[in-house]
Amino acid sequence: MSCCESPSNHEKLNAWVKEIASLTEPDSIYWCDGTKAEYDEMVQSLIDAGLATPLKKRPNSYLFRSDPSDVARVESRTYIASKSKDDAGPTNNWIDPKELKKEMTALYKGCMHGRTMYVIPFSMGPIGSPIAKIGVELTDSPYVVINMHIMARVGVKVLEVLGAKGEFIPCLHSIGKPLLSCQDDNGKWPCAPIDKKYIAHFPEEKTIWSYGSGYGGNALLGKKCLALRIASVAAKSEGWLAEHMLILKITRESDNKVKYIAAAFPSACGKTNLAMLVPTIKGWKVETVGDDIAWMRPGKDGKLYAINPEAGFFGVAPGTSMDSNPNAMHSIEENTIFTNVALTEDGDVWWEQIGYDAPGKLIDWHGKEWVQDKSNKDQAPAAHGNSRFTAPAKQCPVIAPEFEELAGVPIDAILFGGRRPSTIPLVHQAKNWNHGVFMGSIVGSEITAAALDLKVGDVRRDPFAMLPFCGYHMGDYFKHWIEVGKKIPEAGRPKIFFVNWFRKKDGKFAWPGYGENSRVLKWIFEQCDGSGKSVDTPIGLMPDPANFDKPDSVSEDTLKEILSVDVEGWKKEIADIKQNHYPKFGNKLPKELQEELAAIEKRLG
Ligand code: O2Y
Ligand code: MN
Repeated sequence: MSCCESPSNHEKLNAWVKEIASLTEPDSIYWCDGTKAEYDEMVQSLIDAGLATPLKKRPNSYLFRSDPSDVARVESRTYIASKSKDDAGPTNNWIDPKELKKEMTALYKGCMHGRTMYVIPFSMGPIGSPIAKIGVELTDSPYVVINMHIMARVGVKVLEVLGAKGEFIPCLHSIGKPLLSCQDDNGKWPCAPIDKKYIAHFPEEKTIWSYGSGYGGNALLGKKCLALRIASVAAKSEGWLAEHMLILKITRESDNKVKYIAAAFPSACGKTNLAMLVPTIKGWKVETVGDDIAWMRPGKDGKLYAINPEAGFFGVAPGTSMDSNPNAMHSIEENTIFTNVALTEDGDVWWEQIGYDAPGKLIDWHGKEWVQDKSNKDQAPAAHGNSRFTAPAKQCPVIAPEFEELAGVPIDAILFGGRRPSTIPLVHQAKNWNHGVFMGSIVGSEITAAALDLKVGDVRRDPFAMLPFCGYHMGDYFKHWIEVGKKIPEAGRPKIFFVNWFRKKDGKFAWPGYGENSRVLKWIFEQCDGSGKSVDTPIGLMPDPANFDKPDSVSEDTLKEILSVDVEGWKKEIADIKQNHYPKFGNKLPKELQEELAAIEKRLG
């Protein structure tokens, strides 16, 4: 592996690579070609450095343990550096771009000493898709390179599409740990201390600078940074939507009719599980197009077309089991990178709620011996709560062939959801597009464990599940959704739904969730198909419990309860939105959303 000469004739790209190399002073520069041989060589160097452990039980799979300070996205160190603070809005960390560049340039100076700077040309979306975007990540982390190989389309083909003049999004990344001569990482995950970590976005320049973290969304810059924060800004000016949404395909096998559904949920609501759902009802099939991000554009035929810009899954390991998500378990049987899970004696991985007890002595995510003690409820977990698998999407047994479709798939329904133990019914449908935008704007999850400044039972709002990922003012974002709706003719406009798998009754979940959610998808399919039956209520259209395909495990009374309008609960909900949620967006809150709020209030009486 050695490729110091640029294989590209793109002058701007070559000049940028040169400029960054003279700032960061790497020992060498390597242009990634995206081949398996390159991946294997890089993995071998990580094994030799004591940073990767090959897993005997899973072919071509490796375990990494990160530094305990580098285990998740760090929102407090994530910045939107737009010229004006108002453009970033009240829900983003804003910083003056000039000030930030000065500060970060000082950190980048010489930060790649003793390391190689890798140049990763990547495509978010199938290469050549009119909806795809090209990025180039410069990084000093071979761990980032191998993860990017899985999560994006990487290599020479991307440079071919880029040509000499194509547009690309520059993404600069350093782990922020230069090496002195004769030093190495000594088998320890390199990163910078928390107060030196920066995940910075410059929306006007469409540029990303990340420093100090080697983990996940902080370092794999195609994902949250490019495909959501920067893409959301591009989408606003270009008239499309960059969303934190899974995409699934559902087929009614009796007539082979298909619907495509995009769905947004805040973190920890089972997005990957829904994307790979195994229906419990006969005659229905679900396939996966994406599990985290959707880019959606109005098409010439009046429909809204979506692609999954990613090529892999960066999924949370704990809780993933053959019961909760068999398709995810099959997706990670080989060619998978595991980060911060536990290692078994026979060279396999283990995590909490994997579906079976720890098989003997483990090595936990800290690298220490760990023996399961079921009598100790306070035992520290063997796998970190945010431990991850990185796996190619094409390994998913139910990946839809349309995953590679350049034009994307026509979206029939858009779902919003959250963890709401009370008030919000199992499913309800928006009366129209703006009512659907209202639904997206009030998404949130109830707080279940006390957080520093939040009360248990309060709702933490996460509009459109985009609060950490929108690169501009959320008030402008709501307005953009309303404008996109106007561009799609009524007949092609996706129908919008709100789902809640997490209603509780007597302290227990009232709905079984997982595969049983196919019953809700079936109703949604039929609503889109025109064959569904619904009742009109003050909050929207709902299934009639008498006609709903109910699982045996749910009593008729419970079904009635979770498919009814809790008028008092909704009045409190409306009051909370009015007093605590909507005022956050000031005069940028679209009047259409105020009107939707007033209309529901009136309908509730
Ligand atoms: O902790 C991280 O760095 C990853 S965050 C993440 C990863 C995959 C999909 N979604 C998310 C998220 O936070 O929404
Ligand atoms: Mn996500």
